[in-house]
Amino acid sequence: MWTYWLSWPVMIGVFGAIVYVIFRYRRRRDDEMPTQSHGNPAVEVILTIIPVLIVIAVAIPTVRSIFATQTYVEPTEDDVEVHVTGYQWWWKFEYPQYGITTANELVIPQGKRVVLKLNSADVVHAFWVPRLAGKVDLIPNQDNQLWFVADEPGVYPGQCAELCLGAHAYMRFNVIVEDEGGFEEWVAAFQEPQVVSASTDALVAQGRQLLATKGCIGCHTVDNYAEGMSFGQPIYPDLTNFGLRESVGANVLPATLENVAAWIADPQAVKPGNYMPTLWQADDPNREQEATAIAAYLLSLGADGGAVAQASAGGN
Ligand code: HEC
Ligand SMILES: [Cu+2]
Repeated sequence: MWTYWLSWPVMIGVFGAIVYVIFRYRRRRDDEMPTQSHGNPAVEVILTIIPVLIVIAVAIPTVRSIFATQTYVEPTEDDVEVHVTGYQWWWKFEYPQYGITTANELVIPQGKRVVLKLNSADVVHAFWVPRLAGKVDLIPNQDNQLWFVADEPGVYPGQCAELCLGAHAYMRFNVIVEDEGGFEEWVAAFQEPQVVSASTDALVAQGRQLLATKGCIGCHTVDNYAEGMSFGQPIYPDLTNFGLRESVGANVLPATLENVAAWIADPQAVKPGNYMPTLWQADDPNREQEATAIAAYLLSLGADGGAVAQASAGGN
């Protein structure tokens, strides 16, 4: 508002001077030549000093507001702390307080301060959830911060807001705001060690085996896969408790059995340009069936001990 009110005298002064000069010094007669002059130190000094004063008057409150609004907060026990890392073209969310690592879905409680530490593993990305907070860049080797409080439970779509090549437009995510109890349930479900080793469902059991033989666990971490069988690397989406997720491929599709199978069988068809390879030959007759089995297994990881995946697998 200070800048706004300051602009009024500037505008009145400038427009007033223009109108005055147009009328006062307009051409009156064809043969008249105005007095010729060159240089006027007094006018030049005044016209230099006035803008300098204006810039100072605007800059001082601006810089003070920037410092006041950009302060880093130290997350406390009452806050939910999340480390966000941007990758081409997905998001890693780590919860140091709960020992949880997940991808593309940020689950948070309603009414609590959420303090995000933002970083990038490759190029510059930007974290943007329009309905919750402003944009903040994720920059390699720099910790940026963003904190906010979500008042209403719901699903809030987010999008990378910095052109990061290839599949940038598909670098999406969801913020899922749960009420306090719902968040605690999610944390508990995530932390529960659910090693689905001997599933009674044939499709799930087949998928579990294929996860190793197809080489998925060479890239992806699946904590509840099996003791000592987690070879995944942190630079790929963590698929632990994938059955708790609502979307696949950085929120490109809802995580139904069909969609997850389609992603696994041919990720490039679902999200062109992403860095996951297809692990089947194009003409492999088993491709669809095997991808469906793996999808059924992944969706069985998490809440309800796999009831969801088994139910949908049964109808297939
Ligand atoms: C070379 C490493 C690599 C291998 C091998 C690999 N993936 Fe991926 N996977 C990726 C990358 C990279 C992404 C993220 C793609 C994106 O969204 O941009 C991904 C994404 C996914 C996702 C979506 C994750 C999410 O958060 O939505 C699923 C599910 C998945 N992979 C399953 C599999 C399965 C099953 C296999 C084995 C058939 C497999 N992957 C093999 C690298 C790999
Ligand atoms: Cu991005």
